[in-house]
Amino acid sequence: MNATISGNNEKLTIRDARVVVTCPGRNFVTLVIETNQGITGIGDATLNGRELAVASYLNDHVIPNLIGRDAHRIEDMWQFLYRGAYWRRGPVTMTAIAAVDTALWDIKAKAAGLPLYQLLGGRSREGVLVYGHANGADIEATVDQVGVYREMGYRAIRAQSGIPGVKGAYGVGKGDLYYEPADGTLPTETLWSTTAYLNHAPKLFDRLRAVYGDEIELLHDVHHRLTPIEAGRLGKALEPYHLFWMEDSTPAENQEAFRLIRQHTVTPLAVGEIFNSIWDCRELIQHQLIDYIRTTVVHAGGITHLRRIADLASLYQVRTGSHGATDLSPVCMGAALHFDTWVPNFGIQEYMRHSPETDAVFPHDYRFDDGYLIAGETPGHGVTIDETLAAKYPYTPKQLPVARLADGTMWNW
Ligand code: CS2
Ligand code: MG
Repeated sequence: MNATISGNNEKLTIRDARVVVTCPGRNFVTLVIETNQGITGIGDATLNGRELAVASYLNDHVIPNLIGRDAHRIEDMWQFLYRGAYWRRGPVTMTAIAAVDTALWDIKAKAAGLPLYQLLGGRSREGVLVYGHANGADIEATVDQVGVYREMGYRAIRAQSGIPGVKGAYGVGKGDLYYEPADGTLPTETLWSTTAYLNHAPKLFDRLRAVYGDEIELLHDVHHRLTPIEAGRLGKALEPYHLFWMEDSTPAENQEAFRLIRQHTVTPLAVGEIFNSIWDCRELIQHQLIDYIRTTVVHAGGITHLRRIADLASLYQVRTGSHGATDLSPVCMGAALHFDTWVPNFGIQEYMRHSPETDAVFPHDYRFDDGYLIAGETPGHGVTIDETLAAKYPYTPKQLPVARLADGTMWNW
């Protein structure tokens, strides 16, 4: 698949493009772009639980526009796909644009014979600090899992545990090193109780600090479950345990809501994994209402747009903390690592490992070393796809769960 590295300025025209949908343990959508010089680039286009919507957007509406275009003109292509769509933003559109953008940066770096981070401005650090997910059915099981991650060399660990009175608590029980929430052809209905959670979460971190001390960085994902004042209360209750961050503590459509949380706690706030553009976080950043922005290469319009978000964030000392769950493919992780290796206001990168089947379909040159991920030196973003192997894993419809309250009210999963 990989062609010769040319390093010449001969016109680089897009000759072919195709969408590969595969399910090596979980569903992934990948865009493959081929050029007249035989240089190929790939981009992740996976939107968990809505995969085929992006595949169709690419196949039916984007690919016809790519053929014959100059692969070097990444910015013009971005503007063409964003403005030209007329219907701007949104998870499907911005994930499709991200796939094209990532593939074109992969191609440009290969054409230059350089690893992608070099095109972005070179290394700002030797390694990318990552965090992993420790979870357990109860507090003690989570404490044990944190120990497992420490043994593996992780310096930062997200902790999620089962909650008495909550059925299907987020982040628990779907594998130790991987976590795949999309488990049913139709959404699994989970039962949520904010009261049970608010009484439970501080106990988890009290126990973790008692066992592991103050050195280890601990993170927690509230996963959009609280109202702003409840998030203020939780943030305050967690202050003694000095978390690295409290994530997605309340739905962020109303960015102003974070002002109320800020008024009540100094626990650092992270948000943004479901954001698709700079407009979703402009107020949050400009008004210093968050500390970490979690937008990603795959869902926020690719490297081209993520750079804009990071540059805005840097003006306000907000650092990056990109989403990196198992449902973001190794292609996204590869591109994210090159971004993280360059971005001046880097904070941390989420790193949920992929299954061996997934890693086999997506060979990659990044490696884990003592709590850091190290981007490789291969020209491009360092990740490829084995299309023959991918074809062995047909798409399997899976949807994300939903959450309801005890009285049946639909809540935020
Ligand atoms: C989560 C994800 O990793 C995280 O921070 O919020 O596990 C998220 O639930 C999934 O990516 C949704 O597909
Ligand atoms: Mg999250």
